[in-house]
Amino acid sequence: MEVRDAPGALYEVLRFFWKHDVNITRIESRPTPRDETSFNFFVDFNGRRGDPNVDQLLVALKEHTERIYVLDDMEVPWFPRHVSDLDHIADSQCFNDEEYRRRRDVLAQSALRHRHGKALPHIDYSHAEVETWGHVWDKRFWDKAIMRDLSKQIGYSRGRIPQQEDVSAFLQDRTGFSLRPVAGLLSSRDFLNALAFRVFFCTQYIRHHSMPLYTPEPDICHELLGHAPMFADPEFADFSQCVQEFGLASLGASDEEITRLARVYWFSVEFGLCRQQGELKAYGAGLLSSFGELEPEYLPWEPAVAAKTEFPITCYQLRYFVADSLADAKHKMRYYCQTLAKPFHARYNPISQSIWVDRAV
Ligand code: HBI
Ligand code: FE
Repeated sequence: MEVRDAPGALYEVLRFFWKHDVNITRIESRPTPRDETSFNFFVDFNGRRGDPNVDQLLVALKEHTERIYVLDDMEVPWFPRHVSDLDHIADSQCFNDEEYRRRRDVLAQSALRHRHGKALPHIDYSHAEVETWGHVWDKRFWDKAIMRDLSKQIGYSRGRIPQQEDVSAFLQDRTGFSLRPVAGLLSSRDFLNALAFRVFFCTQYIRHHSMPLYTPEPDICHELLGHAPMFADPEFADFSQCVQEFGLASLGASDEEITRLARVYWFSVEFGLCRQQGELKAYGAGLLSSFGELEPEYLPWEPAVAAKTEFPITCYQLRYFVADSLADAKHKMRYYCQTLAKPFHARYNPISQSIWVDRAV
């Protein structure tokens, strides 16, 4: 609050707190910037609006001060005010939900036990988990034809979370990509390296039900509704090829190159947009869970620019790159992979499922 500077000004203000029996927990006074005739008092107190003492106190203060701001009225999002408030962040809902954490642990353990060539873990999703999936299902944006195939052949529906094993077999048939369970986020290098083998690491747990349309980390909805349809879509078959080339480019790349590749991957496979018959279409899987209300910047798709562009992971994207078409997205990515300075060239042999290395000429 702002008060005229006069002897006893602070005393006057404090008297109202005493009179209305409201407890002050902190007080600070500072001269008002660029105004020598008044003072600002910052007061923290116990109590909430609606409590008659607090309401009467605020009325009295309003009358006896030049200006008063109540932080609660400004609809400022909660923020930690003391280092001990960080306890609330550590206790945030999904970490504090013991049942949810145990579930994640069980799925993480089964992903860790998985070995190449063995059947993928079958998960019995609970009713509550399927409900969360349903919320994301309503946001799906992939082509109707491909979603119909997925529904018919592997039972994708609003009321059922498909099994990774079934999705993997289906994709293998279509574009040669297979899925592999993983306990959580991998490093960019590890994640990209697997793409060289047409292996896509997929989480099996589901986001916390408190925020069905937002997740800062990949979950089963992101993988199966965001990524899998792309690897199943014949229109994207070529693009899948491109994703593998990305993986091949990452093999043995320097840390700096991995950072650049991860950004190009992020702005295409995760958050890419392209034009199709004049309309803006999403093809990035991350867009499923994070179309925000913010007005982002749209830039023309240029992998070399994307490679230098940092991105936020845990909030809405400030920038999107828009390709002229899917073919444009693909060609430029492919070209970008060829510009990396590596002393060798890696090729995948699908028969032996191994990498062949050629010396650069
Ligand atoms: N790890 N499990 C997993 N899933 C991803 O989608 C993923 C990852 N690590 C890094 C990553 N994605 C990308 O955003 C790039 O850094 C390659
Ligand atoms: Fe992803």
